[in-house]
Amino acid sequence: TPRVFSGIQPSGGLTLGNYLGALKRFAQAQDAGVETIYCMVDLHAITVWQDPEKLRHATRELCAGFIASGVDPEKSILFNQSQVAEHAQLAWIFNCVARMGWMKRMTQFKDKAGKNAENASLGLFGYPALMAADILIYHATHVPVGEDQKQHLELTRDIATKFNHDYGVDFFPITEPVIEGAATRVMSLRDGSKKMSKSDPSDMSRINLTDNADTIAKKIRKAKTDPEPLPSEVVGLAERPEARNLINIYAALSDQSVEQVMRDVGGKAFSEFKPMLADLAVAQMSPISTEMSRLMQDQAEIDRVLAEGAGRARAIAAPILRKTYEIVGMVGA
Ligand code: AQP
Repeated sequence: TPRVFSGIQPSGGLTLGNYLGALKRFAQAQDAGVETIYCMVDLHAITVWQDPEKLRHATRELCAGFIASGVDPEKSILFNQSQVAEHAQLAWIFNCVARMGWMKRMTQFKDKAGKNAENASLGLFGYPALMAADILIYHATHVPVGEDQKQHLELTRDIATKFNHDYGVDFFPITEPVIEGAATRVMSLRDGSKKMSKSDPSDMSRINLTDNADTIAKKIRKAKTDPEPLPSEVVGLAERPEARNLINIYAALSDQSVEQVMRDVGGKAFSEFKPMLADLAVAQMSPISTEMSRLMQDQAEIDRVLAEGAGRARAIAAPILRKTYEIVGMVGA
């Protein structure tokens, strides 16, 4: 039976990229009636420095973001990673399965470690082994993510395959990445060649889930574009990353294909298209931001949701970890 798992780091505020690439699709998977498990990956967040007070706040705000985006803690399991110790325990086993050479090829490590890789944390290097554990501790079959996580999911498959092969078992499933829709890679509003990211120094490069209507409209109005009007056909977007990005965002927000959107807006000037996009973005995003701030008023309730989710997650993870230990040859109950 299919089981969906995915996670988001509480490493700062959420962006439109996280919403369209992840949260919106998480809610859709849940509403399709599949078993869904969603995690605030706080252990991943600390692979780079996090101020403890900010981490606590970001974790609760992320939980509010999940719920405001339509993830229902009654229907989905919603929790934070550190509270289900089995993630870290399975990650250790996977640290012993994964190879140094595999990790060295990870482009996210290279990007995040930057020039001074010697000074990166060991956790940042081992990040994909923990991510494999997050997924496989539930025997998850499907993982909805943005395009940037594709390489890590391939590594998850490699780890499962090597574990099964080394121990002569058919225990861990070979997980399918689900990278679908028009917005699997939302780009910066200032630079069509860079991913929209919560850690970009320029706040104008992204739409935050906490932005109000005026801010959203202003950021779209000021979004970088080229001087030509929109092309009349999809092929005309090929060499125009900024135009392509805005069209992709429009398509994802309105649940249409890029082709459908181009039929409506092809040939329009940006001065006409941008207000349409701004209206759409405000209409979809501001109820989410209002709901997030409402939920953030009741911290005790958020903590209760997380604790309850962790209990349900543990009930699935614990027997899978026990079985893994048994396969590996650990003595104990
Ligand atoms: N720009 C994006 N377009 C589509 N999907 C995106 N995701 C992130 N950015 C985009 C998807 O959101 C999920 C959670 O991401 P994450 O919190 O684990 O971290 P990230 O991918 O590192 O996100 P950021 O915003 O870029 O954070 P920083 O700036 O801290 O590195 C994933 O499914 C991801 O694909």
